[in-house]
Amino acid sequence: MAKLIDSISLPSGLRGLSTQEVRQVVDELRDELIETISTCGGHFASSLGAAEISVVLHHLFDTPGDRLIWDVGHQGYIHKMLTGRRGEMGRIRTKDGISGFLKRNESEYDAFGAGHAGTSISAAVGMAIALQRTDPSRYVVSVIGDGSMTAGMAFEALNHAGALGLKNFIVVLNDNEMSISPNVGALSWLFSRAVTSKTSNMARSGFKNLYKKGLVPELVYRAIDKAEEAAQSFFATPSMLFEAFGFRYIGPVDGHDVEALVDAITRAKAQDVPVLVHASTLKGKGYSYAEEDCITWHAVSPFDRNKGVFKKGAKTPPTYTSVFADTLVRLAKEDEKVVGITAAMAGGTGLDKLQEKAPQAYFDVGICEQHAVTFAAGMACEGYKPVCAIYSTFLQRAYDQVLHDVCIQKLPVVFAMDRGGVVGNDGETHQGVFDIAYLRTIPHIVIASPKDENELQHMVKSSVDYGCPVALRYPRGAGMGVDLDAELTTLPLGKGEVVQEGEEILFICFGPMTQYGLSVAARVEKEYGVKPTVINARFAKPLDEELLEREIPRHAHVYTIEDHALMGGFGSAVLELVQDKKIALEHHIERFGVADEFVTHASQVEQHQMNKYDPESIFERVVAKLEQKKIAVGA
Ligand SMILES: Cc1ncc(C[n+]2csc(CCOP(=O)(O)OP(=O)(O)O)c2C)c(N)n1
Repeated sequence: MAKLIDSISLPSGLRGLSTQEVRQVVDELRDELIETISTCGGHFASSLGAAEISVVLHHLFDTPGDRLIWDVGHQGYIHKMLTGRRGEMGRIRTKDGISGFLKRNESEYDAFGAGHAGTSISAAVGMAIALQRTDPSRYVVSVIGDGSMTAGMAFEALNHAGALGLKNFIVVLNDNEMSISPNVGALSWLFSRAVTSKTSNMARSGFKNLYKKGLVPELVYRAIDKAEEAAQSFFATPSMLFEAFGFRYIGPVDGHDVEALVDAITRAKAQDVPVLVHASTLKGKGYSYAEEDCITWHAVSPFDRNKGVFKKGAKTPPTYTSVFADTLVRLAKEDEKVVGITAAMAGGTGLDKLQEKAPQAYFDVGICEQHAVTFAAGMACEGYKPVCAIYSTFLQRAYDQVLHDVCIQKLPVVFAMDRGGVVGNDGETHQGVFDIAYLRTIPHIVIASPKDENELQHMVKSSVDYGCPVALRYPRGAGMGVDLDAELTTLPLGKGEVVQEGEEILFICFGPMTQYGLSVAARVEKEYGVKPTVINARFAKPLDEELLEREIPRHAHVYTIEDHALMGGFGSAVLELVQDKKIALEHHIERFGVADEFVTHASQVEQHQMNKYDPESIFERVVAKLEQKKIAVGA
């Protein structure tokens, strides 16, 4: 059967549709999204939940002239399908395919790029102010989830917006009561009370009707009505909150009822003050498996649509995340002062294990990385040993808190920076390749990274034992498959290790890149008869000066390898040391790592290749150097 959506290539095609036709478009797109993501994977449950909001907004606003801004962007797949990218969805998040988030350079309909949460209202305020001067008839609409609304920045923006007298400014709060995990904090209670009280309002009007029909005795009706009213006025409501910020509040409206949404947003358009439309939605809507377990279905690998079962990939060793989490659980059980803190990433960081096995040691603070860090600092002041598990990319948010609240006061906070290095399909916004550079200049902090998952477990314990600020970075994905020692030991602070003793060539590796160093070394030895030395540096700060001062001058060719930006990274630290200590070199040191560009979505291995620090590229460059030397010696 022909689909209505086939006749609509761009949002302009939605403008004249009836409510019923809009409903049909939603259903068709939702169905197609389920089909596509079942074959290629991607973010899933959030887009299903935002399907009606996506279509209705493009139906009612003159996009891209009117600006539509999605917070995070992981829920924007239907928006992508509506804005000319339907045919490209099957290659989403793959190399040279479209991005999993929204990007200004991908489409003129992506008014603002994102990937991190809580930015949409700030960007919208900026656009609204600018458009007031250049094109005042334009609307600016931001769509933000209840999880992202917990980010402090969202409130900074509301605070600013409410005082500006903005017109044509609408925030749609897409409230599914979920972040990736259930949303946390007082705000989430407030929102859910509004949604529940909407249900109770409906029950109340039904009750009133029964009374009018004479089916409820007068005395009973009066008593119940009074009690309900008193209970309602006792509690604060979202409308009180947003109206205090200068917004008109509309809602809560059923975010899957097209007619109700059209009505609410049409009313919002007619206001001459900023408006917040509170839409209540179900994450995973329309796919029963995702509705029942939207945490698992937040982002998915390919799956069998009919059975709701994920397709099996190759069996892999345990991930760094899970080894970190198991170790933290163990430490928290042994020492009640050890606690774990997550900023709404319980599953991603593995802290859901801590929540389950040592709940007293577990804290989820919401999408509030800045607060997470200073909260940890506060606990550390009182003798606790907080482990703040925040992805490398999200810790960028809390730079000042790391510097000002933790490091100046030398507080023993451990930053467990998962996804340190390139992260694969999430792409530019999520790369964890800046952390060494942004942390290295801060006095008192230790920066460590393990060569494999066994060393990771020792480093987790060591980091807690050092009693100072420690940033422990480890990559996304599976470990090396090595055995895990039963006993945990504290590694000597600032000491690296020689993992292979050799000559002429030296690889100084940081973290799991040690494996690349070893594999290239093995190939060089096999094909060129030269056995390189390989160092696992373990620490980017403090560097093992003694080891490096001894080993660097012993080798003619010295290379650093890191899964991080070259600028300001581990290799830069080695270069500074060589310069400062006036270490004699036969040849300049060469560095392998990420070039001075944002790394777009692809697999992690492809991203190493794109930046020429995969084993093949390292081998080629090292061998070219050896050949050059041979020619020079021959000459
Ligand atoms: C600063 C930051 N921290 C953490 C994340 C990881 N993250 C991606 S989506 C998400 C949940 C967002 O919840 P919500 O805004 O309610 O959207 P929903 O998925 O429920 O529609 C989180 C925590 C992020 N993108 N940015």
